[in-house]
Amino acid sequence: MSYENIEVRTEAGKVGIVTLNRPKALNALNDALMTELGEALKAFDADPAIGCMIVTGSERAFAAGADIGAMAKYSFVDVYKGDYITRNWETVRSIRKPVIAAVSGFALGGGCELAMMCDFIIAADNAKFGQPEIKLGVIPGAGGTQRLPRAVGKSKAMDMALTGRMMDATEAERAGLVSRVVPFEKLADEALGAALVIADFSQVAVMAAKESVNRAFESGLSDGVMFERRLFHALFATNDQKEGMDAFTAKRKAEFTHS
Ligand code: CO8
Repeated sequence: MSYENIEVRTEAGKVGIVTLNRPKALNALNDALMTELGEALKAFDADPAIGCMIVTGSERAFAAGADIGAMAKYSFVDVYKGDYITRNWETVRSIRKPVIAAVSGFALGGGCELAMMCDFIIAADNAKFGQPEIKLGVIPGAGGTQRLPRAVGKSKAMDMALTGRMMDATEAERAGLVSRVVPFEKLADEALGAALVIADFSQVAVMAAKESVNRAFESGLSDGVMFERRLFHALFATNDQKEGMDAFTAKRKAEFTHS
C-alpha cells in the first residue's frame, strides 16, 4: 500500500514504524494523514509477525498540530456533522498491540494529543510539547484536556491549556509525560530497542498488559484490580505462560510462540 503523508516500514520483521511525512507543514495532521496513519497501524495490528509499533516524525517536528489551514474554514455544522476528529483520530486508541511515540521537535496541539494516545512517549532532548489551541480561540479537541491532566496532574495541565506555553523534554520527563529522554541522535535506536524488547515477549501477555494499564484510566481501583486479576488468571491458559515459566526454571531464554 502506498501512502502520501506517511512512510511505513518494518524492522527485523517484527516492529512496524510509521513516520509522519508532511515536512513543509511541520507534519500538520490533516484528514488524509490521519486516515493513512490509522490504516497503517491497523494493518500492523492485524499482522501476526508485528509485535510493536512506533510512530515518529522528523527532527524538527513530531507534529505541529492539526492542520490549521484546513480547519480554519470549517463551521460548527461542518465539524459536528462530519464527526471531525472522531472519524479517524481515535483509530490509534483502538490498536491493541503497543504503540510507542518517538518524539523529536514540536509535538503541539493535535501532535501532543497524538503522542499521548500512544502507549508511551520516548522524547529526544529537543522535543517541545504544548497545547496552544487557546491561542487560536479554541481548546484541545483530541483528548488533550483529558489525557494531559492524567499524565502530568491538574496544575501543569491547566498551565499548558490556559497559557499555551511549551514544555521542553526535561520538564516533560519530570512531569511524567514522557518515559525517557535521549539525545536526538539516539532517538530512533532507543525507540527501536524498546520496541524489539516488547516484540520478543508473548504478544498475548503484552496485549493484556496494555489493556490492563489502560483500564486504570477508566475504572476505580477495586474494579481495575479485579480486571487485572482476571487477565492474569486467563494468561495461565496460554502456551507462552508455560514457556516463560519453564524457561526461567531451566535457566534458558524463553521462546514465545504468541499462543
Ligand atoms: N497547521 C498547518 N500548518 C502549519 C502548522 C499547523 N498546525 N504548524 C506549522 N505549519 C506550517 C506553517 O504555516 C509554515 O508553513 P509555510 O512555510 O507555508 O508558511 C510551516 O509549517 C513552518 O512553520 P513556521 O514557519 O511557523 O515555523 P516556526 O519554526 O517559525 O514555528 C511553530 C514553528 C512554533 C510550531 C509554529 O509553526 C506554530 O505555532 N504552529 C502552530 C502550532 C499550533 O497552534 N498547533 C495547534 C493546532 S490546533 C490543534 O492541533 C487542534 C487539535 C484538535 C484535534 C484536531 C482535530 C482535527
